[in-house]
Amino acid sequence: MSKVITYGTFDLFHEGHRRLLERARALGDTLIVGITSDGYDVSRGKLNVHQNLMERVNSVRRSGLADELIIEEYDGQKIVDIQERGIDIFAIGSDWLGRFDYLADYCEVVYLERTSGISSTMLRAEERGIIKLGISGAGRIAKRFIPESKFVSGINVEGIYTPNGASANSFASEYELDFATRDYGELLDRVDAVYIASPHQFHFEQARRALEMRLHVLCEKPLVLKRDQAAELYALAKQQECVLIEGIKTAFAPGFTSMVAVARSGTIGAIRSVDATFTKLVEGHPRELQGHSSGGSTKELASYPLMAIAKLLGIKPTAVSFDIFYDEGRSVDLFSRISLRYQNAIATATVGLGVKSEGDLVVSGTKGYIYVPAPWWKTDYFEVRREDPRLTQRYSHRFDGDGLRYEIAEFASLIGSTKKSTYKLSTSESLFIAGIIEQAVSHASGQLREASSMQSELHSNLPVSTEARDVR
Ligand code: C2G
Repeated sequence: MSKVITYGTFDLFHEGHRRLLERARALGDTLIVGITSDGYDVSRGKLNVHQNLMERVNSVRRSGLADELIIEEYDGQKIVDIQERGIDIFAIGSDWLGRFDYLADYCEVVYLERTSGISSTMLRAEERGIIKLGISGAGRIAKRFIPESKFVSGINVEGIYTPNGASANSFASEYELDFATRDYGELLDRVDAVYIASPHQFHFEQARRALEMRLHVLCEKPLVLKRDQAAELYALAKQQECVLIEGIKTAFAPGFTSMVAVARSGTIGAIRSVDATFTKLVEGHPRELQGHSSGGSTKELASYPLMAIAKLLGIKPTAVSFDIFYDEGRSVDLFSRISLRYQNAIATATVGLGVKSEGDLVVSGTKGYIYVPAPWWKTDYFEVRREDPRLTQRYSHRFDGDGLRYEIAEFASLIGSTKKSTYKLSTSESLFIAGIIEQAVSHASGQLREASSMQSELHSNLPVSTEARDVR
């Protein structure tokens, strides 16, 4: 009685899968098929699987070729399965040739000729076509986007727009894009979706124009600086049946989503406080420190901690207050602490430019706390700690590259789905973040005006704070 095992994702089950299973089954008497869990696929970098685990399990089951189905959840599981189940033969397609030779210590390894001319990737592309994407902006973040997008199937960066023709051209040739343009309208005409990575003050107008043309929009954070503008964009996206995602990358990272799920599952009891810090040292006189509409620590960084607070405590604080420390000369906020009070909890979002602090996240609860070490916004590890240190639980996750691939994958999968919004960062959470940033910015500019009239009396940096006030 010989036992054969094989593994796969089996997304959009096709003829290649069927033939592989038939031949694997013919190698022995029983066939066990391991199907990758959604989380395992994300963790091994397979980001754009179309069907969820249940759908994939059902198609393999319907094929009638598997005697038993198991779920594959982690690297190394194959060795455990083979030993535990007394497997005689491990079979896999020839695209994996050589990669599973290490299993020969445990059983026979057979590579079966792959069926040519058919693949899940092809079917995914056929089903929804390759998404043609254009980028607005040629800065640091736009540059990071292109290599990250290559990890996501079904999406291709076609062209770039910046008002400066020379930098658009050099960007396009460096990244081998089809075109560069100084005309935003031309970019919109030639693509299905845009990634907006221009300075903050252009986001609203550029997103609005794209949505009006029924293009999908992935916009860098902060989406916009006013809550009403954010609401207008989301309403327009809904009306046009388009995807609109605010690119707060942390929200889409597997480690962060898992941390939120653990925190909200009651493991640490009721959540009583969230403290999240994000600071950055900057050199010279970069855009972040310029006092016009794009600069300042709040606009630049507060989206991250506010997102974490929204995910962990919700979007209905009873009061919000601001402590802002700014550089008078540059008229920009350099260090800000936003304090939020909820019915049964409190939270702080601390951000700084030109100030460095520990960039960690602490979620305190009535039975323990979660500690996410710096840089928490690239969550790849966290701990659940309790009174008794022996009870600490450790969680590790992948956070590959710059982490933009996770938000790009979410964007691509929403475009191909009938559902146009995501629980990972909901419209109401994004509106909440825009609303708080708007209040912080107006608070900071009010204080700056006040401070400049007091300039003759005070020569140094001026910390300011206000009493907590009620919010809507
Ligand atoms: N396959 C095939 N012919 C095709 C496409 C796929 O024979 N045209 C085979 C693959 O070689 C593999 C199986 O079908 O043996 C499942 O393929 P995928 O769903 O793409 O699974 P994969 O991501 O390759 O995962 O632990 C998981 C395994 O490593 C395989």
